[in-house]
Amino acid sequence: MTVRVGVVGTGMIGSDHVARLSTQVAGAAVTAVFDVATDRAREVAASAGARSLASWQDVVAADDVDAVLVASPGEVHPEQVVACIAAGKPVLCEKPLATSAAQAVRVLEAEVASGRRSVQVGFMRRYDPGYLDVRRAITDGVIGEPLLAHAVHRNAGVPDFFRGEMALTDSVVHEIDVFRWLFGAEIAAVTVVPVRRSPLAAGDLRDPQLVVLELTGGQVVTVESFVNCRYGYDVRCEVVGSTGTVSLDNPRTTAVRTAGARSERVPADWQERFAPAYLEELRAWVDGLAAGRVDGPSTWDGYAATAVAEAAVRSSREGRRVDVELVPRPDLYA
Ligand code: ISE
Repeated sequence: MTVRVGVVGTGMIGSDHVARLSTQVAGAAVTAVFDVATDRAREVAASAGARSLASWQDVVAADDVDAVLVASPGEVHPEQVVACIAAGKPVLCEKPLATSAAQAVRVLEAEVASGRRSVQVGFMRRYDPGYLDVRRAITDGVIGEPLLAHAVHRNAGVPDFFRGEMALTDSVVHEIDVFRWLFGAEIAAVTVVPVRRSPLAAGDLRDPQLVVLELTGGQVVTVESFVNCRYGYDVRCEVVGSTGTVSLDNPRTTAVRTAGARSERVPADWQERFAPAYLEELRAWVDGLAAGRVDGPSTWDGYAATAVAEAAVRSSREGRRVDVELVPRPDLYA
């Protein structure tokens, strides 16, 4: 059975997903796309042998669409995901699920009312071989009790639309999810520590930033976010346990030794660094759909990450530690 996918949003990540689904994911085909940029949508559609439709609603409703991939801007995700739930169409929604906790609750309520899981959120790091190794070291007890972690999340640069607190809501949201997943705990409080602003920071961005996450298991995670570091895309972490540590560095590539120096490549951007994770995420999603299940990062994970990011924004604005308050976790996400 081929899973026929409709893609809403054919920007950077959406067009990458269309290419992967139509050429690298067995059992999947892209049959319809939509984007407000109609020329780009037509080009992407043509590349996949799909149709470019007049609205995202048409994609959701199309008879030749079994499942939807939402890769539009974050502020429209809740409306589009709720429409997919109402149409009975499984949906993979790119992060963030929503740009506010209240909007994310709207999706939670719709999915709980439907009585079944149909939403997966695009936290692709859970499919990255490196992060899976880190998680295995923790769950196998190789490092003892995980106590704290240190993470850096550096982008060489960001697009012009990247403004305000997006470093927290669109970038650090990945660490928020991945450390919830690694430690199997919720985040109880957030503190954003002011850092000297880079003279190269774009627009109104506070850059770099240091974020301290306190988990309900007592673990503490420090996250350095630097979205304009210039030298490359550098995402690393070290988890410190009671008897050892596990570190994730950039993927090992070739090392050049010459003139008394040794150099290795740093990935250029998230598309390069996480290409394997995005592909594995799509393969797992499509395989799950073919087997009649949705079991990746859930609406609850999307809601919790958005609620924590919202608390981080408050901490940044108010200059204080902010407790994270979550609604009761529905049984659907036990
Ligand atoms: C982007 O949207 C991503 O999801 C990348 O993983 C992250 O590194 C980048 O900062 C975000 O803007």
